[in-house]
Amino acid sequence: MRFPKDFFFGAASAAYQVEGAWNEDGKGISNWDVFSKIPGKTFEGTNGDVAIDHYHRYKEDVKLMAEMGLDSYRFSISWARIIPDGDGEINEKGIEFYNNLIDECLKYGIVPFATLYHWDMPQALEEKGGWTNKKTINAFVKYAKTCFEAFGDRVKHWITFNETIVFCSSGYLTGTHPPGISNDIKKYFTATHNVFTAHAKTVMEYKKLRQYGEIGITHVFSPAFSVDEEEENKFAAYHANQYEIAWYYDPILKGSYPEYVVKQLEEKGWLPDWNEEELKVIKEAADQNGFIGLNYYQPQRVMKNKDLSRSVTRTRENCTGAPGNVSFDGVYRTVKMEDKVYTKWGWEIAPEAFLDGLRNLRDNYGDIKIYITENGLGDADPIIENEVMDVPRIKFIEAHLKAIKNAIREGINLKGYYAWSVIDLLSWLNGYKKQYGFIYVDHKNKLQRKKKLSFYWYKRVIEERGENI
Ligand code: BGP
Repeated sequence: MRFPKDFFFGAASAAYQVEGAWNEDGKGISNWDVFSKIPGKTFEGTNGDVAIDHYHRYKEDVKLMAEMGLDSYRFSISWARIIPDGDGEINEKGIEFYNNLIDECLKYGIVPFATLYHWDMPQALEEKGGWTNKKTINAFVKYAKTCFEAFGDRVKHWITFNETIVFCSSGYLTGTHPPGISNDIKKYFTATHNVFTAHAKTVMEYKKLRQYGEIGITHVFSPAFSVDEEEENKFAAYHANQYEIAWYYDPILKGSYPEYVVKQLEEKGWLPDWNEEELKVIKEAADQNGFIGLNYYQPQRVMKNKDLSRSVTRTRENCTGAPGNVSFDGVYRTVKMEDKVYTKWGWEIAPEAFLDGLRNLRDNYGDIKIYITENGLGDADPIIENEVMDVPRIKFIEAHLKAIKNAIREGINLKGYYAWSVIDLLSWLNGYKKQYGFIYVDHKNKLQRKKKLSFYWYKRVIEERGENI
């Protein structure tokens, strides 16, 4: 079986992780520009000031993507480049950069897939409360509209937010992302609700413009599975899926919040301050939402947490479902299992769980349109006689593409696959050591680009439309 003709073989990046040029051409300062410079926050103090200089080298990079045969490139737009203070004047130079990038993609027939928010928020807004401030909602909608008006004639695929669970939990529960606040559960839920409201209002705004493209959101997809058949552990998995899947997916796809979580938040005083108008727009937008983007790296293996003395210990290595964490409410914990395989960074490699998770998603949400907007292997790639021999990455992606093929065979509506990442880039908290790309960047040699083994492999997969997967 070949993948369907309209299936996108793509790869992804995010503005802060590739662009650099942090203070050039009128760009405003972002929360990450500030946060990454606080001592101890990132691995070896790395930051995105230069990153891999994609801002200046996008032509060379897009050319390499074209050589690889990519159908589509997922990138993000830096809010602070478009509206430096988040809510005021538009920076024409910022518009120009993305116009050029988009045109460069189209020159080679690469379909641009744009994310509006991949975590870098104008610092001016962060200082006013960021996602806990309701004014940020309207500022975001204004920014999104600016992008639709500037790029919507050529960009027909839009993602509003990338991984709400990560920037909200890291920002307000673990303090590992900006604004660096720990254990503020009320703020955490408030932020998520404000993001969903911003998503919903943006979807409605996009539809009003009648640009005839599609708009959706990207979520972490880290389904929880019980470690065994014990009732208490099965319940722990149910609880985890309610808080980490249903809380995020229900408002987008069903237009309402899961009752199980709402009831508990009410009891504990953690319910966001929401109003009827917000709940109404969330409801309306669910019918207009075009797709769900899934970022799948690993599942969660969970059991009941019995050790109540353990505090929340999510660190930079294990933010998205990785083993060794206690949930913020202390109900369950994620564990490492003897019979599973893990990456160097301790993330489970589990393509079967991916397929199982996709089946569950279909059972819960019906025939929704899905893109895999991120999936990939973070590794320290071996260099042998000057060649980057990233065989483990090839094996990883191959196994996950196989799972996708099976899902498509079963009738799951999967329309594209974006490997994370197109090129080696800055990992938010893990610097440059943890590589994901098809293209290597030599930090000792003026950021020179070099094709990895996986580059040639992915090129062939695309040429064959995945027939041999
Ligand atoms: C996702 C983010 C990406 C990327 C990826 C890998 O959560 O959307 O931006 O960073 O994870 O993460 P890491 O670099 O921490 O391994």
